[in-house]
Amino acid sequence: MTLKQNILPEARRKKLKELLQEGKLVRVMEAHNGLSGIIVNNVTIQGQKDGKPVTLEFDALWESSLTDSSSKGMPDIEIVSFDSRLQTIQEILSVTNKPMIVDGDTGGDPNNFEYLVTKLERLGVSAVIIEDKVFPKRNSLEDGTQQTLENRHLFANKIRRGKSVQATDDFMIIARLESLIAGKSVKNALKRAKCYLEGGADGIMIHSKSKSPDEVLEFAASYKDLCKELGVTKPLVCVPTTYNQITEAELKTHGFNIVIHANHLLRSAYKAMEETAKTILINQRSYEADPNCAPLKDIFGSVGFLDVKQKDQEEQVSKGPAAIIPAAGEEKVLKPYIGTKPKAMVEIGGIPLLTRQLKALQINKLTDVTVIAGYGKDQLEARGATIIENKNYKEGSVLSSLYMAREKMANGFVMLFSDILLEHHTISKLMVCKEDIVLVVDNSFQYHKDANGHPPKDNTGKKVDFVISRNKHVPSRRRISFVYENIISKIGKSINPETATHEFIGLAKFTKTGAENFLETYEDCLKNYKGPFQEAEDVSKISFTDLIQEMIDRGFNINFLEIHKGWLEIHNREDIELANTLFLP
Ligand code: SPV
Ligand code: MG
Repeated sequence: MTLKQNILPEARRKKLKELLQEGKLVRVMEAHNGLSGIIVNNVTIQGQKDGKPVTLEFDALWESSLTDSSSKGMPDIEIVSFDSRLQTIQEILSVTNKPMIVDGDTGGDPNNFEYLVTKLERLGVSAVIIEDKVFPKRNSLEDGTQQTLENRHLFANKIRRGKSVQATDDFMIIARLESLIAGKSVKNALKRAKCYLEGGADGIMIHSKSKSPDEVLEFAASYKDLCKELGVTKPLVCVPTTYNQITEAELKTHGFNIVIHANHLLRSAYKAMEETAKTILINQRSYEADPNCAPLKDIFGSVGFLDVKQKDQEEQVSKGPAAIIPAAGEEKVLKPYIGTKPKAMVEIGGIPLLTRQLKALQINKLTDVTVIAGYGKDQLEARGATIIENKNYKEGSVLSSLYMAREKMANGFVMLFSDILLEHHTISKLMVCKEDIVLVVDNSFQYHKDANGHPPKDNTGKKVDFVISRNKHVPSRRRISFVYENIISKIGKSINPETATHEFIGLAKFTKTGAENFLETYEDCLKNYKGPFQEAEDVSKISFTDLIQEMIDRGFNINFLEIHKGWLEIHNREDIELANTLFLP
């Protein structure tokens, strides 16, 4: 169902009368479930009328007893209960917006019929057609079937009862004449028509199973005179299933106002389904049946699935991708200072580091945040974020923690190490990058030189994630650095600091494709390799930067966004003190 067809019962119910008032022939097509209803409602072709191009379509839906019963595998003998018919009717109404005429069979006894009329009218059905046969009727089209006509006065009374309970003028009750089906004459049909019109019928349907239209045309000619005699103008309906060489235009010329194509979608679907089933049996595979099958995309489009997909995508874009913060690792250096708290809970200016990170992500519309907890899990507070526990945080690395949130990566994600204090603008700059994998790297690290011109050593043993840019790095005062041309050729802790161009700050973004490649590479490494891998002593312990290096080696482009300061890694007591001077409580 697509929501484009949504319509209220009041707006739909009156549409049939409006079409009849326009004076054109109302073209009606059978539907037996939601999907066939969608086809009837939506199918159009470009045709010609009076030499001019026109769009041709069906004007209304016929909810047929024959096709509703048959699609349930049942004979058309009023054996499918009206509650079940009402379910099909509702199913079709909920996915269409054109007027519906319901085949009411005999309508049951007058009490049954009154309830039927109120239910259909309330649903927004425009008309019900009931046939003047005795309950339970037999379908009209099979030769040799016994057809028992109802007493015409009893039937007229049933119509009168139905009309008496209608709540609006929009709803129509049309009387169906089965005289010709039961082998009676046109005269018999006319006598009955008169009786039913006098009983208040809003129109007449003349039915026939003859291959020739002659008898219905004869009836139509006399019907005009009958209406004149009664001083009424009431629409005339036909169902040209057997006499189907006559065109709609010819039927209109003979005085018909509504033409119903009563069973053709079900019959054509039946044939196609049987053919497809046989083709698969013959070939023992479905390849040969493909030409018989509609592409799934067509069906997805019709039932609104493509609309849902597009909305999901738009929502995803407006929500931003997921953000993942691996915060499971045990803190050793800061233990004397922060006790058993996880590092993410270190307070900077009185506010936990993680709270500051969540705020910076939220400012950037990254509200779907997952934090991977491990060490000190019970002391971790991440309001608004999902917490996933990594019970094996001692064995793996940041990467294995990150991998625990793999389901969040499906539409791309942002990864942020839990010990980074950063400006929210840095995330904003990253969010506009289009490349599949972008790592944020700092170029200020090269200015950190000791008295001898060497990069300073960290006396706590913390190793820096160094980066070497593929392009020669030219430090200069005025320069524009484009992310699309910034490509990492090497990343890792064992890179000679003298040759490194940047330092990875622990913030990265992956598109959907980037995330897929990232996960595929990781899973391949775990499955197919053993022992030392990149800088790790064992493949089971590879770090985030090891995997990035592996992807580079496999030919993936890893881009970088270059920043100059504006972040701080909280690694030791001096870092906290420095941060506290920047963010006063
Ligand atoms: C139906 O479509 O169910 C009808 C028309 O009543 S016919 O099958 O021709 O009787
Ligand atoms: Mg029927």
